[in-house]
Amino acid sequence: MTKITNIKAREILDSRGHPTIEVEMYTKNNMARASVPSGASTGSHEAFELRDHKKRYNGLGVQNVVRNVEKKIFPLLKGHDCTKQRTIDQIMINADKTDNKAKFGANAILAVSLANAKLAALEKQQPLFQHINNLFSNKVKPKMPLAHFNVINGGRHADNKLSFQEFMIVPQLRTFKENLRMASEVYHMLKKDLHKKFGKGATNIGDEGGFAPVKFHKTVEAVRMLQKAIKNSGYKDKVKIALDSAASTCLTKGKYHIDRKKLTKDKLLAYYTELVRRYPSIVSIEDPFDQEDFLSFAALTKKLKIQIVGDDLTVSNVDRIEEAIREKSCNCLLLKVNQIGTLTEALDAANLAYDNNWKVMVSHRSGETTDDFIADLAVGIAAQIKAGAPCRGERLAKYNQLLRIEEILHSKSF
Ligand code: 2PG
Ligand code: MG
Repeated sequence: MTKITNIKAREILDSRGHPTIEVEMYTKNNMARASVPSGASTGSHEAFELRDHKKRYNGLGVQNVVRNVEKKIFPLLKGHDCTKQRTIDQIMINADKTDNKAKFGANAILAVSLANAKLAALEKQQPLFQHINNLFSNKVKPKMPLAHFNVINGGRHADNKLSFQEFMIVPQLRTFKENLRMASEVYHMLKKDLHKKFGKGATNIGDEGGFAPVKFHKTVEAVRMLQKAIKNSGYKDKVKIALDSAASTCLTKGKYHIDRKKLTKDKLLAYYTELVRRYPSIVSIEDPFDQEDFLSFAALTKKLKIQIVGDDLTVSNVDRIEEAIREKSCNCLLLKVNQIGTLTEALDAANLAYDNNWKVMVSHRSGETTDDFIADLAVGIAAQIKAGAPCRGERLAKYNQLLRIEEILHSKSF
């Protein structure tokens, strides 16, 4: 009964209105559907996102990806057992034959990989997070994630002057339900505060649902506004702050262009040190330096003693993670399934991170769909999560799924 009988694919649109792929996968009795997100600040070592490069959709169509799933991948997987995730993923990796999944497209392979995991969970009549937990070689128990809500957007995710990409709030209460409520309250307080301070244009929204005020010029202005909104909401010590600099996108000709200044990597390190000294509620910084600069990452990790997250640096790829482990570049892995292209490889990446005492943060992309897979993934591997603001359907799809999962985890029968 767990044999794959059919795979259908189609082109749908993501949250930015660009095409992406959706796949439906069948056994005799069940069907599972999955779709694939897409980044804007994409690391140069990520798996290959295949596009049509024709006139339609400004070149971003994925009709060839749809064809690859139906005509090339389905014949390979037909009749195979969907509960054998590693085998399914390996068949696709072997047939693709490239290092970065360029032949079929990582988007083709990932859509099938995720749909396959959902299908197997249905076949086994298990919640998806439990099925993922069973696939995970690290013996953690399913756990609700510490969530990072991105409430101010800059960088490539917004049409404003903020150099850094993400300004997140991290509520610290015990249940996800309470943390989501606090995040929502702070988000709406921030909206009021921004409107009061800057008037029109202050509460426009960026790609991940956070505010993208056009009048900010400096990073500290955004951090200060966050602190103020947290305080005004009555959550001074209960909500922390996290940043994603996405520093590769700030680097031009060897200098980081931040807050209208051109900084060397040493100056940038000094800048972070001072920022965290002045704003000790900052508990996590992602991609503080360029994606090739393992050593500056390491210097900052050593100096600051807070969470330093590798995203473009490590791209959910065990080879890059091994290098970061050797260099002591960071202490947390950002895990994006589409950076590597299969669930099995993403789980291997998380396992390697845990084995080396890193934390793991499961992440959405700036271009998302309403697929909520990553909510179950975060719980299944007991990771943290970031999925954008507590606003916009494609972001809420993940947070609302976490509410449902928390009910299951807290129910007596589980
Ligand atoms: C990031 C991600 C998600 P993008 O840099 O962490 O927030 O952005 O999907 O644009 O790469
Ligand atoms: Mg990032």
